[in-house]
Amino acid sequence: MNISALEKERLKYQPKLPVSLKGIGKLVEGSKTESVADQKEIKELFPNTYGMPIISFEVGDEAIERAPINVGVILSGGQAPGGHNVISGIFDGIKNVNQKSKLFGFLGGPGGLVDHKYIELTADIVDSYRNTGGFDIIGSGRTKLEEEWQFDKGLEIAKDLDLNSLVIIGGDDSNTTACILAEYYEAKNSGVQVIGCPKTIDGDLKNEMIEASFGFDTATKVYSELIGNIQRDSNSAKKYWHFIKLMGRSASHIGLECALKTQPNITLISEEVEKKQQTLDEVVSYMAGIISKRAENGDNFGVALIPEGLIEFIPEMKILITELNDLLADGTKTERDFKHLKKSHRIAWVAEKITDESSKVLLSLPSGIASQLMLDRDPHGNVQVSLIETEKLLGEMVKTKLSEMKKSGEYSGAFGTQYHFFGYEGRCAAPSNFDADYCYSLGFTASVLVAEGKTGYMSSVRNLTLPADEWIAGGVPVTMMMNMEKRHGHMKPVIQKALVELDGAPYKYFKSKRGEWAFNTCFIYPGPIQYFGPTEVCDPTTETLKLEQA
Ligand code: FBP
Repeated sequence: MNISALEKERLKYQPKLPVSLKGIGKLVEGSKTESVADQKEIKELFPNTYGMPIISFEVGDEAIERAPINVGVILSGGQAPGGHNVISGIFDGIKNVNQKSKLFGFLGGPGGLVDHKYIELTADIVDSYRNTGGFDIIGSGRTKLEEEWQFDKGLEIAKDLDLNSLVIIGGDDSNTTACILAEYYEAKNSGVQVIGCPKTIDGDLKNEMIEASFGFDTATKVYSELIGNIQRDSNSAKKYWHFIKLMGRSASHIGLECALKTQPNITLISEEVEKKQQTLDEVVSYMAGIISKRAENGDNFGVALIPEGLIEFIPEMKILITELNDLLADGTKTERDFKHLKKSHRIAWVAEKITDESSKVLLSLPSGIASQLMLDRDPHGNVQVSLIETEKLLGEMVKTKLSEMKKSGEYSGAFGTQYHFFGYEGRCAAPSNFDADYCYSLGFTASVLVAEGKTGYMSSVRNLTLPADEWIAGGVPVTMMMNMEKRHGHMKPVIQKALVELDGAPYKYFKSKRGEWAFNTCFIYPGPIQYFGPTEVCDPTTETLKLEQA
């Protein structure tokens, strides 16, 4: 009833699958694996799921009839385009194993498992969400599963529903949880398997075996369309500098990909700022330098991309944030005292309780930004960087720097700003053909892993720059991606986050071009995602993957 003409048409799209998933494939096991680091500790923590081999599926013989499998699926964390297709892939995969198989969806994220809130996902429901954006089929949430009573509540409902397996669709933290659950259920000999699926628009859940997290392709295409439109406006009106903050929590993959697609004048890469240990003032001077040089050519306009996580990579800000995290950590006395204070007294109160250096930094920030740094942390203890207006902070500071330069005769241009934040615009977009196919394949692969009795694996689909037919489907033991990191003051096993590699091909290419993009106007206008038309317009994936796999 209430669906757009495009959505109606997209419901009919049949996502492409790797050839090995058509029919029932043959499972091929590689050699034993080790974790990326801290092997001894990880092995001790995961005695039942450590060291398992990498799995790939190859074209098999005739399909054989198997027993039905029942799966419970959870969407965890931030939305990412294609989640509905992972679910439809699981659905079709388990029905392919046996028509009597059933799929249940836990509502509102991991919390739904603990609270026993679920629905059965029937063909009618799944069919009405195929190739659509969003996670609204069952909803998502950020509840962190970390305590045994939560795991036991999960087991209780799994037994009630006769589930063979849980599939957790999430980012690095959620897949870490999937691995901990898999180990716990295996140790209990419960018969409940746990499989993960790599989701996040941030693109920071990737490694040798996971080439990309789903949603990154579509989200960056949406942002690049918007950036292109703004570039065209900027190049037409020639009177504004547009400061655009882009989502992506820590890593700058989104900013880098959008830069490769649109060729803006300035793109900050947080990982580079950290490597060079650049101060806030140095970052501002870098931007002001480009702006004043463009002004010499009469170009008082341009576009700057700013990754949302930047603030945490600037050394003095990082120290300040760490001190704030400790001072305002959940459940501490200082946090309670802080919450009882009048809002107008909070900055001064905090400034007295942190080190002199951090206090100076805090007090030098516009009060709006200082307050944003003190907002509640997310359930994983992270600062909610999407709530910090870094683009405005930089814009204001650049303005001040340019007026100083004007006074000393180094700058004579005009500086008008417009601010934007792109994040939510892309997280629920209708998945591109790439994400529609990739997600469906990830879901289908998860169902085959379940049918094969596997647990503690992440669904993996590789060779992504080739046509979907040639993709390699399989599973990667989650323990293989783990290392030990300090979280809330304790060493914990976690999946290593993939930041932008400064010796990687995408960054190196960007670096070789950014000077030219800064001073000449070399904008590219990618336009909107196309779902129908020539394959070179509709099907290619990201510039990042193309450069990485060239
Ligand atoms: P995930 O890592 O859970 O996929 O979430 C990614 C993200 O979109 C980040 O880019 C952003 O910082 C964050 O979620 C915002 O989350 P929320 O909307 O819950 O505040």
